[in-house]
Amino acid sequence: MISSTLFTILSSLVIQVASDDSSKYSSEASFVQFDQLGFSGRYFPVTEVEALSDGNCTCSKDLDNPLIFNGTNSPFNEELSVHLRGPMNLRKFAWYVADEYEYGSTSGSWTRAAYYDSEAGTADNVTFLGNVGANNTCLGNALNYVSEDGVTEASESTVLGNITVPSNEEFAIYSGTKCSDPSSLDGDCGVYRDGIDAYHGFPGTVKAFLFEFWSPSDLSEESLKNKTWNYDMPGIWLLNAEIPRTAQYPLNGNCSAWNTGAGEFDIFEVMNVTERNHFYTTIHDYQGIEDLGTGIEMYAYLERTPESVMRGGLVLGSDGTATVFLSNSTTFNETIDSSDLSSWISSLKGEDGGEHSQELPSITLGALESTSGSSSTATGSSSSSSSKSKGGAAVVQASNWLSSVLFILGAMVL
Ligand SMILES: *[C@@H]1O[C@H](CO)[C@@H](O)[C@H](O)[C@H]1NC(C)=O
Ligand SMILES: *[C@@H]1O[C@H](CO)[C@@H](O)[C@H](O)[C@H]1NC(C)=O
Ligand SMILES: *[C@@H]1O[C@H](CO)[C@@H](O)[C@H](O)[C@H]1NC(C)=O
Ligand SMILES: *[C@@H]1O[C@H](CO)[C@@H](O)[C@H](O)[C@H]1NC(C)=O
Ligand SMILES: *[C@@H]1O[C@H](CO)[C@@H](O)[C@H](O)[C@H]1NC(C)=O
Ligand SMILES: *[C@@H]1O[C@H](CO)[C@@H](O)[C@H](O)[C@H]1NC(C)=O
Ligand SMILES: *[C@@H]1O[C@H](CO)[C@@H](O)[C@H](O)[C@H]1NC(C)=O
Ligand SMILES: *[C@@H]1O[C@H](CO)[C@@H](O)[C@H](O)[C@H]1NC(C)=O
Ligand SMILES: *[C@@H]1O[C@H](CO)[C@@H](O)[C@H](O)[C@H]1NC(C)=O
Ligand SMILES: CC(=O)N[C@H]1CO[C@H](CO)[C@@H](O)[C@@H]1O
Repeated sequence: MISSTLFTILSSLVIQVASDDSSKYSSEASFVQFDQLGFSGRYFPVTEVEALSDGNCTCSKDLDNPLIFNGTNSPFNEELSVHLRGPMNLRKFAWYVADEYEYGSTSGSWTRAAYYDSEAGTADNVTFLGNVGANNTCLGNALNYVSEDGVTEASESTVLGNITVPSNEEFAIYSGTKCSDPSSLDGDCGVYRDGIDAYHGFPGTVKAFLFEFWSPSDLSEESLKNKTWNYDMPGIWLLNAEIPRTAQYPLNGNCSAWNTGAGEFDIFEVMNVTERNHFYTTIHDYQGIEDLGTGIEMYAYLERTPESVMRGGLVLGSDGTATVFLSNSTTFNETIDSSDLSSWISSLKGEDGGEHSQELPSITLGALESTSGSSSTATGSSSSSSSKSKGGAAVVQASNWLSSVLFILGAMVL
């Protein structure tokens, strides 16, 4: 999603050793899964963000103080915000948590901790926001409440109506918990832009985001004229919740932690109009790649059915599995037995395309001390091998991921 913005990822050399095209050929799947999500890494939170009256802005990051993360599903174990792009009629949304869930598990259960139901007109622990507030050339529009229509500013938290947000428009979902501290590095929400409606995202290592939505084809004349820009390209994705609180689409890369790997998980994303009915899944973090803009792609898609309502979502397990599925069996009850969740997914194995999975490499981003012009080196572990090369960069071969792709993790330009 962010890759369609003005962010320029100045990355060092990436060598793609002639991988045979067939390994990248995308075919239909009934569900997709990343295994071994999470690694030892770090990103740089924004330490200052300020809109200036002339449209400029001042932003900084402290390159001496990375935020270090590690463990299962990291950095997606951090608080996440949820984003939806039109054409999108969101009918239900829920965030579930569980103590433990391994892929396929039949014991235990999930608890619903946030829920929006369009038909009932209710939103529990859900706040609808969008980039609709004060405009600044450098930072974009501030993150504020949206009204029933999902795209214009409201003065207070408002439940989304039964609306279809059009092509190229988007809105965000945060929890119902307001940030209690003012913007500050030590505050409960870190540093954020002045004047936004600042809320917490959805935390937890083991969590699931479920959606019931309708994404009708955009056949409007107006949009047809502009079909090059997000025309009929719906999407549902997650961001590290601190990203939109500073700036989701800034011109100055120092205004967002995104380009340092804070994390974006694209659940269902139409990438272009040619494949307008194919939902792709992509992870934008540094778990084994250098080119954050392209991200870690799943070479398989789920079918978008514009004429009918879809149900499904993303499940992050305690075993490091990230499973994306669409199934009409999906329900939104207050509790969901793990056995039910597992059966929704396993029954898709026999559907068109079946399961597509990809194991992510074990990665440890080292050299955490950084000065300006910093470099980070990677050291491989079990599923990767690495060797030092000149200039402090390391060459990593990810054996279980795309075996034929060599990555050079070199200087990371912040
Ligand atoms: C932004 O800052 C630059 C350099 O300080 C200045 O030249 C420019 O006029 C300012 N305003 C805008 C809108 O770019
Ligand atoms: C793992 O990350 C946590 C923060 O999430 C940090 O407190 C801890 O020191 C880290 N542990 C290691 C071994 O890096
Ligand atoms: C609402 O969401 C927050 C996460 O920001 C969570 O801590 C809290 O437990 C949730 N509230 C309920 C009632 O589940
Ligand atoms: C929303 O409105 C459409 C008609 O525009 C209707 O078909 C649909 O059932 C409504 N959805 C809900 C959840 O009420
Ligand atoms: C915000 O300002 C920029 C630059 O002036 C402009 O291109 C953009 O259309 C404005 N956005 C809104 C929603 O007003
Ligand atoms: C971004 O931050 C770095 C380090 O603080 C600084 O050197 C650089 O000039 C900043 N870039 C912009 C565009 O402000
Ligand atoms: C559309 O996106 C898919 C998925 O990224 C890609 O494989 C395909 O080449 C793209 N098609 C065009 C015409 O850009
Ligand atoms: C889901 O149900 C709808 C009817 O509500 C149907 O049109 C659609 O084909 C079903 N999708 C799948 C994947 O079975
Ligand atoms: C879940 O809720 C649906 C309707 O909302 C109900 O029909 C079904 O029995 C519930 N399932 C369980 C397992 O409680
Ligand atoms: C809805 C929309 O974005 N419309 C734009 C389509 O493109 C023309 C010119 O290219 C603009 O004038 C419209 O505002």
